[in-house]
Amino acid sequence: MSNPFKSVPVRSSEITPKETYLSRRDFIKAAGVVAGSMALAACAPNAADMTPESLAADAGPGKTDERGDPANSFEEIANYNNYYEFSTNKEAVAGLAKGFTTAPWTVEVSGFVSKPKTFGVEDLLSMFPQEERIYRLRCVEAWSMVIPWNGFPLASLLKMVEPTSDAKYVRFETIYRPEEMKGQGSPFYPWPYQEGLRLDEAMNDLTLLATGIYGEDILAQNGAPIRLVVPWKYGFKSIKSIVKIELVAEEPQTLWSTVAPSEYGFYANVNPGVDHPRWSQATERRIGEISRRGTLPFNGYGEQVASLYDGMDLSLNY
Ligand SMILES: Nc1nc2c(c(=O)[nH]1)N[C@H]1C(S)=C(S)[C@@H](COP(=O)(O)O)O[C@H]1N2
Ligand SMILES: [Mo]
Repeated sequence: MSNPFKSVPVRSSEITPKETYLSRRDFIKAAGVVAGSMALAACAPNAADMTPESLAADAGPGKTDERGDPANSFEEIANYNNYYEFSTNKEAVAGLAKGFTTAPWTVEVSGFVSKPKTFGVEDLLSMFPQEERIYRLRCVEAWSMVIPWNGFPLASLLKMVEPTSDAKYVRFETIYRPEEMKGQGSPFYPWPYQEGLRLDEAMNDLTLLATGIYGEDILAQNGAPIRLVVPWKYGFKSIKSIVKIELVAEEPQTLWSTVAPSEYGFYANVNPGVDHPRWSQATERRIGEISRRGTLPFNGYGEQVASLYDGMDLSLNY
């Protein structure tokens, strides 16, 4: 999936002015974009498709992360997915997730909190201002993307329910709905997908609950209607389609640490110095780029999060 426009230098600021991203939304709408067909268009642009509008839409308004890395295209983000509830084939997820029921949807927040509550997703959207956060996503499989999320800090929600002093960790659970998610029929995984964070990680301002991408409602394949994004950790921590958030006292079980504890630990901080038992983590393939790039400690977010791990041996707590 090489994007010929990726090499065009872009210089807009991290936060794109509303008019710019509205114009991109209009392009997407005007182009009548459907997830599947767009991928083909992006992979094999043919001369007839190269109208000025399609070029502008494909190049986008030039969103970049704070390091200047260009955001991946909407088509790339929507068509190369890890979502084992649907399929283990990254290119098949988008098609299988089409029509997944995302409304009505509630998120139960419970456990060691003074004010447990079940929220409708629409309540969450109206209670908390939606911010744009352009984050790198580094999969443990050594590929990466830059994704312009819309969402709100998990901390805003946690503060509202008032964790008690017993709350030390946060446990997250994805919906269990095997009728719609055929992958949940697989006996190899302990469904539903579960993940967890230490409370201070969960309260860090980088930790996001995402409900949108490129200003559009998040698509099913990306974890609609609401998913976690923890940009300094391997992608599997960023659990999709959340129905339950529980404040707990002990380090929670996670799907991946249950399946393969020697390969996927609880912390899963991006770390080029600690290889996966079956491959190196020193470099990564940015989707849309040809040569590999070096992987950054904490995926480039060390300034904001390294102090969370003071005194911890991160080669043991992988
Ligand atoms: N419920 C659930 N969440 C999940 C996964 C999954 O299989 N199921 N895959 C994870 C992995 S391995 C990655 S890399 C990211 C991918 O997110 P994306 O498809 O939106 O890029 O989602 C994570 N969240
Ligand atoms: Mo991943």
